[in-house]
This record gives sequence, structure tokens and C-alpha cells, in this order.
Amino acid sequence: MLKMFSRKILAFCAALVPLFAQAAVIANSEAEFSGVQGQDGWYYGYYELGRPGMQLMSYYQENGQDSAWFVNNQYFKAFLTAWGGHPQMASKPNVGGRTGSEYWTTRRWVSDYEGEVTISTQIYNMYDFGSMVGYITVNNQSTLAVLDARAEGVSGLWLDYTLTLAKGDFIDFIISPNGSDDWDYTTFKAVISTTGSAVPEPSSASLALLGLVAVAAPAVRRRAKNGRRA
Ligand SMILES: [Ca+2]
Repeated sequence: MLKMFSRKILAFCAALVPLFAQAAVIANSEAEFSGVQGQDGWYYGYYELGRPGMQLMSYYQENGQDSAWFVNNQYFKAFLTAWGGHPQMASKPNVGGRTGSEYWTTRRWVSDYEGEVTISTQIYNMYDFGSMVGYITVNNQSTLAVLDARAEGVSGLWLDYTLTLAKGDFIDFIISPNGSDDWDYTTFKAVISTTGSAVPEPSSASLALLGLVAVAAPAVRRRAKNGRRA
């Protein structure tokens, strides 16, 4: 009985470790890309020059690895795919699917997490000729990073930024054409992880503990039963 009890405590403590110590990925722009606005906290849209706020893209085309969001079902120059996107300039209106407006394509993640996170991002131009600038902004108020896609493409590195989020905060990953939009297909990925320094609120921590007790106890019982059989 004493042995059984100690095993329960061990299992209980092991289950608690991830709550307080380990970093965990909470968002991945490529893996969680979908044709549903808001799924896993991701939204697909654009900033239109001279218009406040992000507009949501309204048309999604399923096409395997080339599946993409577009401004609407008539204009296909500005788009977002799983790994990147393409902005649009207004310099050549009504040519090549341009509507005449300038669109900075924007992938938005809305946080359901409260605490410190690391945003890891990778940006580079898909072709040698393109020139574009990526922005990472928080709540459409502060700019976390300004990234020259051509320069960063040379390094090919993942860049890390650490910040503290509240629930409902949103991060925008924006691709601007930086002059012409020719050859501006841009890889722009983001992986957001907890840093492990967040401390759960007492109420949510208590609820988590109750849940873990319920989960941990049956697991120990099953292991003990299997042990007797062996
Ligand atoms: Ca450009």
C-alpha cells in the first residue's frame, strides 16, 4: 500500500513538471495554416494603404501545397500560403489581377496565452529579384521587428524575439512590397513558444491539479495491473 502510494505521488509530480518548467510551442504558422479564419488563433488578411485596421481575406482556394487565401475571388495578386505570401502594389492597377489598391498581406495570431513567449521567425524572398520588407507588430500599435526579406534570406536564419503577452493580444506578420511587387513571393514563417517562465493563476492552477489527479490515478492503476500479469 505504501509502495502504491509513493508511485502515485511520483506520477503526480512528473505530470506537474510541464506546467511550471518546460517551454512549449503554442502556435506554428505553417503547420496550423488552414482555410478557416480564426482556426488555432490564425487570421488571414491585409492592410490596405489609407484604410485603418486589418481587413480579412474572403476567398480561400484549396490546391494542395499551393492552397492560398486571396483578397477575394476576383483578384489573385495578393495572397497568403502556408509558408508565406505576396503583397500588391497599386502602381499597375488592373494588370495581373491588381485592384488598384496597395495591399500589405498580413497573417495574424491572436494569443489565448498569458505570459512570456518567444517568437521565432524566418523570412526570405523566394526569387532572387524580389525586394520586400516584413514587419512584426503587436496589437497594431508597436513594431517588434522590421525585416529586409532579401538581406535576411542571405542568412536563412530563424530570428527570435521575446515578449510578454496578455490573452487577446495579437501579432501581425506583414509583407510589404517595398516599391515594385514584381517577384515579391516571400517566405515568412513563425513559431511561437512559451519560455517556461509563466506562472499559472491560482484558480487555473488548482483546476489543472484536479484534472491531473483524475488523469494520473487511472494511469498508475493500469501500470500496476500490467505488472501483476507479467
Ligand atoms: Ca518589391
